[in-house]
Amino acid sequence: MATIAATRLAEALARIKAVLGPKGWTAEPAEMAPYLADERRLWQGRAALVCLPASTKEVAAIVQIGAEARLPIVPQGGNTGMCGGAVPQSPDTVLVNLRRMNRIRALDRLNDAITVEAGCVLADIQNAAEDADRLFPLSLGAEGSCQIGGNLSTNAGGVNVLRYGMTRELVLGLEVVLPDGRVWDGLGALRKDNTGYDLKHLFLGAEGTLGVITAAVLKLFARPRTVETALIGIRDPAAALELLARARADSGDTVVAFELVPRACFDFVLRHIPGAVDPLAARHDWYVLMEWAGGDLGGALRERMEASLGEAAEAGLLRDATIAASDEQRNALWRLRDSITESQKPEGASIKHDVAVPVSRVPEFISRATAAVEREVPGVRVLAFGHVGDGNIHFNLSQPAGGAQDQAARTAFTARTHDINAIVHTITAELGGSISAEHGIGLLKRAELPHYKSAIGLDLMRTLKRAFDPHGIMNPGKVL
Ligand code: FAD
Ligand code: S2G
Ligand code: ZN
Repeated sequence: MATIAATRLAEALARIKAVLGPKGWTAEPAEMAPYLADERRLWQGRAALVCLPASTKEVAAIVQIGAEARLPIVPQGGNTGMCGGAVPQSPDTVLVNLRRMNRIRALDRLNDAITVEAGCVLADIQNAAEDADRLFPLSLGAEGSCQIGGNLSTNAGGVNVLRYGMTRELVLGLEVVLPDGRVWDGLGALRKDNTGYDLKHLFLGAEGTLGVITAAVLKLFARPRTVETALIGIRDPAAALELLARARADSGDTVVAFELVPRACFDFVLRHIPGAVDPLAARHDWYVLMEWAGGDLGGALRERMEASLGEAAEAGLLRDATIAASDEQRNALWRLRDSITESQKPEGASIKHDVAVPVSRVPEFISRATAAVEREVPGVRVLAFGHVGDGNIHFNLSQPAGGAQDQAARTAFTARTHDINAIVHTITAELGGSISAEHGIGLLKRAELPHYKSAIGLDLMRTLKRAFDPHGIMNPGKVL
């Protein structure tokens, strides 16, 4: 005799399928598989149905039916998240992937705003802005597959934060399907609207736990006429901070990206990424990838960069540098940086951290955390790279060399995750930092969060969660 729950589930799924039509869902295991495997392959997802709605109305119907049956609902975008936030965990889950909702609804050049659906791939939004001679500045290594809905929901960072801010600073309005199925149309395109609580900010960074984002109004910016990009060989992270201060002063504050990369990252990239070449003659312990962008200064920006780097060399702050002479060279430099995540995979198991500390404390964080993990796991390979201009370091560890194909070695290394996290996050907290700078909490850091978030902060978050999602159906088990 089918249980009541099984009957309720079957009825709800049948109603959802009827709303979506045959193109709007799959329950075929082979078709579902890619939606159930997370970017890092740390979890195995399970779901009753993968929904691919084509409109906000369809999303609202899915949530309404799901809510009545008390089914878990997990929103998903490009599935490039690093914390398992889009992993459906129970077999009765309704997974809602927004990829079919990928229309750009409007672009208003003179209001510098673009209205997009949540399933738009980030790169497509960047291109639509460029076609209108504008810039949408959110940029990260996964931009070719992550969706703006996921970027909004994780409050993604990326490489241009130090000039344009996190995703939440790029949003004017949101459309959200709430856990009871109602649609909140908050798609305002105003830069000023002081009429009570700024509700959109509750959903930005909520990782799908308060509702399904279905559309957004995003800010656009003037498209820079001049972009100069340099790869710089330096002594250590402290030199990077001195360079950043000089760059800001010498560039007329037009620094848009300032990434720190240790040599170990480039060794991985040069080993595993076809076509990757080292643009500098000698090896250096550390590198900075720096980008300035500004108005049409007729070549003056490049001259300023050359002069600034020359003075830094005389001050002993850098050992070598190359400034891209073409878009092709510039793209090659960025490919080196953006390939780090991919190149870490063939090197074996990894234990990753996405921390932020005050910018001035970055060198101390890196040296203390490196010494601590090397004591804990002799031979561990430390890749401390990332958005140093924001104080955000991806302190990613690869298992000791040689064990990538050895399952026992991989398992033994992964088994150290909890201890290593505690060591690295304790140092982070001692330096006044955060255990999640840009990737969010998801499943990965849920257990740790209470150690680092105040009891009152957690209580406020739980109060919000209960108010918006009293039955706990929206992305259960994530964040809280
Ligand atoms: P998903 O992984 O599908 O989902 C992420 C979270 O958002 C989940 O909790 C999910 O439930 C929720 N969600 C997704 N869509 C919606 C929606 N429509 N409504 C409500 N909730 C939703 N991240 C950075 O911040 N900065 C980086 O520099 C960066 N670099 C990366 C480089 C690489 C190579 C890779 C693989 C990842 C990188 N990431 C980075 C991580 C990841 O790309 C971001 O977190 C991104 O914002 C996730 O978008 P997504 O569409 O893939 O979301
Ligand atoms: C980046 C990617 C994720 C990682 O490249 O900036 O956010 O830690 C990271 O590999
Ligand atoms: Zn990052």
